[in-house]
Amino acid sequence: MTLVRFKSGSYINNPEVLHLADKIYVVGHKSPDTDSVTSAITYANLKNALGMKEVVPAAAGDVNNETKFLLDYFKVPAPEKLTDATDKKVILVDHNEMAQAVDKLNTDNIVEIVDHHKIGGIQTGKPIFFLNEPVGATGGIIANLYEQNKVPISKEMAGLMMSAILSDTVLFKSPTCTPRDKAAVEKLAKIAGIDPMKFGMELLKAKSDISSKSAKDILTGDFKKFDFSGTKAGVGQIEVMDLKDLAPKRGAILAEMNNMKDAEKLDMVVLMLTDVMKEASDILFVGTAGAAAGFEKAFGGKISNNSIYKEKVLSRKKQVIPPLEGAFKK
Ligand SMILES: [Mn+2]
Repeated sequence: MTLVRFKSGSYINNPEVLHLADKIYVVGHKSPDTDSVTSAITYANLKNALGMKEVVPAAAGDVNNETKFLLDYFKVPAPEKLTDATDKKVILVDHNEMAQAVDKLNTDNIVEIVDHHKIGGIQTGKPIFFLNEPVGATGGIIANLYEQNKVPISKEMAGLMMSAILSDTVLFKSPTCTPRDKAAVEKLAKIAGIDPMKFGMELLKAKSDISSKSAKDILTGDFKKFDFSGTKAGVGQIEVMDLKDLAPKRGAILAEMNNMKDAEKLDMVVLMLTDVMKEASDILFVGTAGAAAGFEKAFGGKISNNSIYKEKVLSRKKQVIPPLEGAFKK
């Protein structure tokens, strides 16, 4: 089935919808990952190509090692850092929950959302363009928008969008991956002139290089906050090629998780230690007794040595957040 979402001349290339005088930041979630950063860059590039020169990419924090490797490879500059959205107009990419958005964001200043996550309760004062599709990465959605608007994709932009899909789907292994993601990577890889699986391994290596990372970096590198029916939670994820690499830092990581829980007044802090080769996650937990009961219910096991180990669990979005939400539902 083909859905025609936009006729040419409709929403996304219609400058009258936006206020041309204002700078508009395209920005992903806090603790930005590759999909968040590259979606900001590639969507801003698309808007610029459509004549909206006031649209600029931004990142809601420091870019991670994987993204750095990628931007260096394609010689694309890192976007400016945006950590305070006071009075700023923004287009949100790769998230739609205020808890994950750049600080001091006024929902009235959100002009668009392009995402692939669950709908997380954002409310706006007026109608906005909101495109959310259940695919593996925002990058693939943006690649489609290039096609629909007949904007040619450069080698660099193709490389970034392809990498976003490979990164978010863990080289197609995550259950979030759809046939559309694979088809998009195939197309984009041709434009970028790259062997996607080979390049994807390079991305994974860059992502899982934790040698220079502190326990705090490991916890906060990819960390999102959630509210499960009143239970305040933070859920992070670190992907490595071999869980053994994380073993020496486990004690320090748990200490950081406890610090975070107290400092941020959370009921629980969870960190997925994901082994991308074995396709399994050791899910660390610290939190209140009530939260522990919900966590055990969610994963059908007993917490032992501060964690529950789950085979075949790779995706926070699809395999960790939904069971937690279910377990805490009142
Ligand atoms: Mn994403």
